[in-house]
Amino acid sequence: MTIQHSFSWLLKAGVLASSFFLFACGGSASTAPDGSNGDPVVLPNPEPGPGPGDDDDDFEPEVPVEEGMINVDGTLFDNLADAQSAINTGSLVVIGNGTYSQGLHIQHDDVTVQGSEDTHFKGVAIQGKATFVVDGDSVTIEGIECSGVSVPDENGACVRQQGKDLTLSHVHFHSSEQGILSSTGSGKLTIEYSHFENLGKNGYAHAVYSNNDSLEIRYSKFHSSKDQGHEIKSRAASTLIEYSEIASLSGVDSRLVDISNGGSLTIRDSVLEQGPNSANNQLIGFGFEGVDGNVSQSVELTNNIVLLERSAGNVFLGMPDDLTGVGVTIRGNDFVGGPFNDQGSHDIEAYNDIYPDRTSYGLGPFPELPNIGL
Ligand SMILES: [Ca+2]
Repeated sequence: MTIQHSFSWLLKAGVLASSFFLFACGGSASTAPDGSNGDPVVLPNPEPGPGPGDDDDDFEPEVPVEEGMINVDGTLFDNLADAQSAINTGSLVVIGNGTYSQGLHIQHDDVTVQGSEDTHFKGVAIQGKATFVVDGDSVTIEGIECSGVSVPDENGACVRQQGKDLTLSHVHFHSSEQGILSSTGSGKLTIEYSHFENLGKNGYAHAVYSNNDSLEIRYSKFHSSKDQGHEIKSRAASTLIEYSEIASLSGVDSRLVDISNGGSLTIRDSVLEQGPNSANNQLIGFGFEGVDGNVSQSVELTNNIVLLERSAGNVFLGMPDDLTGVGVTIRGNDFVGGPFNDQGSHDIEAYNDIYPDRTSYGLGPFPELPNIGL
C-alpha cells in the first residue's frame, strides 16, 4: 500500500517536474541558465487522500485491532509487556486505538509496528531513553502518535534507534525533548509521511538527531522546534531531504538543518521557513563541528521556497570560514523576505529568484506557508 502510493506520487512528481523543465526551457530570452526566470518555483502536489505528512490520523494498519488491544502475528494481547515478549524476527505488531503509558523495546530484526488511526503514546520512556527503543535491524514504525517524553538526561525521544536501518512512516511526534535520536553506525534512517513539532531541549535535543550513516526524509513536516533545538540535526555522511516542509513558525529554534560534520547534503523541492524568533540567524549550517577529510563534501540546494522572516538577519547557508573544498550548488530556489545576509554568496543572485516580501510573492501573512499539499 505504502509502496504503491509512493510510486504513483513519484511518477506524478516526475511528470510535473519535467513539464516545468520544458516550460522553463522554452521560455523567454531572459531565462537564466538554471531556468530561473521570475516564475515561482513549482513544487509537485501530492495526490489527495491519505496524506503525505498528514500525521498518523489517516493511517490504516494491515490488520484491524480493537481499542486497547495489540495483535502480534495474529495473537491478541491486552498489554504491551505481554505483546513485547511475543515479538520475533519478522513480526507484524498492530496496536489498537487508545492512549498508552507503556513503551516498547524492539529487539528483533524485520519487525513492523503499526498503530491505528488514533494510537497515542503519552509521556513514556523506557531505559531512561525513549518510548520505543529499537535494537533490531530493518524495523518499521508506522501510524503512531507520541508526545510528552522527557528523561533525566534531557534527551528523551519518541524513538531511540540503536539497530541498523529504520523507517518511520505516518508518525506524529511532538511536545517532547526529542523526536528521534539514532546511534552512531545505525545504517540508514528513512522518515516519510510524518509530522514532527514542538521538540527540543536546551539546544542539545532536536526534532531529528541523526547519527546514522545516511538519512533520507521525504513528504514530511518539521515545525516549531523549541528551546534552541534544530529541526533536523544530522551527522550522517549523506543527508537527503525532499518534498518536505521545515519551518520555525513561532518557535525559538536554532537551525532548520544542521549538518554538523559535513558530508553530502541535498535539499530539494521543499519549503524552508526561518521564523521571527529563531535564536540562530542561519537556516542551514554545514560542518561546524569538524569535518572528516576522507568524506566528500557537497551541498546541493535546489528548487526550494525559502522564507526569510527573522528581522535581525538571515543566513541561508552557514559554513566555517576555514572550510574549503565544498562543492556548493544553490539554484532554482525562490527566496522570500529578508534581510538576506548571504544573497551575494554562492551565485545566489544569478541562479535564484529573490522576492522582498510575502506580498510580492503572492503569499498571505505569517504564519501561512506555501501549500505543497503536505
Ligand atoms: Ca535559525
